[in-house]
Amino acid sequence: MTDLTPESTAYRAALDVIRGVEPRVADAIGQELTDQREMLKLIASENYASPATLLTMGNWFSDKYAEGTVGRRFYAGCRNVDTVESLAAEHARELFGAQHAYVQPHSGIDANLVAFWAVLADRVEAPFLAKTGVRQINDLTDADWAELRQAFGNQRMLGMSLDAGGHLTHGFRPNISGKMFDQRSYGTDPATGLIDYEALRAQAREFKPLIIVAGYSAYPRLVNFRIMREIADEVGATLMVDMAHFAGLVAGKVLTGDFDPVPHAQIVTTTTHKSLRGPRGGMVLCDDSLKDQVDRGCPMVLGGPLPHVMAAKAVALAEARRPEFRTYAQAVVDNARALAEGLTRRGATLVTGGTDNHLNLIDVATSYGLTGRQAESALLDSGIVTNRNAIPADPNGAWYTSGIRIGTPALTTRGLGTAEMDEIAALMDRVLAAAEPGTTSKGTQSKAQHVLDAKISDEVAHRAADLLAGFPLYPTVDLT
Ligand code: DSN
Repeated sequence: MTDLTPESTAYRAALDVIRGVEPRVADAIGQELTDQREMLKLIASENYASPATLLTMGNWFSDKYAEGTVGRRFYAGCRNVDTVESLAAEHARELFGAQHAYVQPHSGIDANLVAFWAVLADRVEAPFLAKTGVRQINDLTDADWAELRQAFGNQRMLGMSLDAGGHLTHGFRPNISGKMFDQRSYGTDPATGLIDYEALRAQAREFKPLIIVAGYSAYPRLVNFRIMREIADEVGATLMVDMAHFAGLVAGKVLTGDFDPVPHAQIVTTTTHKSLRGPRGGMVLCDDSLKDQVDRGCPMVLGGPLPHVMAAKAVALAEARRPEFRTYAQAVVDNARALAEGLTRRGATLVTGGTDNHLNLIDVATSYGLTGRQAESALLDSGIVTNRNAIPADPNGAWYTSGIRIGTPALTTRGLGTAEMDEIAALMDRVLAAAEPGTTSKGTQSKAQHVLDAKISDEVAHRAADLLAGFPLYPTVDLT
């Protein structure tokens, strides 16, 4: 009998326990590992957390309520939660050079809500309380409270538009951010696809927002946060940066100087599970001026903190402080560039012509005559997991789209390098060039259906599986 690794022993035991209660869940967990091992994962917002991070989430910390902050809880018995929350915050402050870190948000959307309300509390509520001469909102008269609520609803926010690569929480109307704020969007220069800082400055001067939000989920270039702060200061706005997508590149010191948001923005939000490679969750970093407001995130907009996830954030952030994480972050960018070069050389059109970060946006309508939805399905048939994404001024809208977004954080964790990226570019090009739009039941051209010769999808899926076989996922985990 071969010796089992500690990870294999731990996961086999855990699955046996789960199987004793609901075998279908145990089976789904096992199948998910198989699927993730076999698929070529190019979703820009996904990664593979370490076994240590994953194991930290499966324990009795999950059972504890801990509303409040370290040392100031609404529940007794939180000393161990205090330990892990303090550790996660300390690692975050050290890693990013932040004055303050709040590690309770459950997701990126939650982190952004905490940030929005911290700024509203600081810049709208606090001056209103000072003006009315009361210490807290519960002491306001009904008339003053009504006036303050009106004031909250009249604030302006300027964020990047969804089709330019911004995120739905940056003021998109179907999201709460678009309903809370009088919102306008900045886009990108139609000729270059890049942020035009002078156009943004003019828009900010005219609109005078309370908050300018920088950051993106589908912009393949760098953002100059020094200039963004300069613009914010000029119009009296608070600069908030959502670095969810590129936090790993900041942690790994690939994005430094003008491109590191932490020294420039008053408040920075992130998820912890994308390029940062931690557990699913969110986090807020800020300077000391917003610390007290940020720490009120729970119970203002968050439910009770998830201590098991905060513990896993501490583990993942400790990993990100190791020197090898810098090597990883640089490799993520090198791989994204290699993928861009491989695709461009084969004739694909990339939004902005390439990448400076972890992602690329392929204009599949121009390059291959497909919608994003058709391209996404054709690639999935061939063992390549991506997601469709709008491109600037997208003629196919946000559902069908004309783009495919691809990112390298996950495959880089698996160990693939620039040579493999060229091979992946060849596989993608083979599928996208062979796929064609399907027809609807009425005989018109469909935006959803595609046609792809099964011989081609099978051949590509086999080549993808062969490629991945050389880079085993979770090699220390054997469930057989
Ligand atoms: N869902 C994330 C992404 O894919 O970019 C952002 O919320």
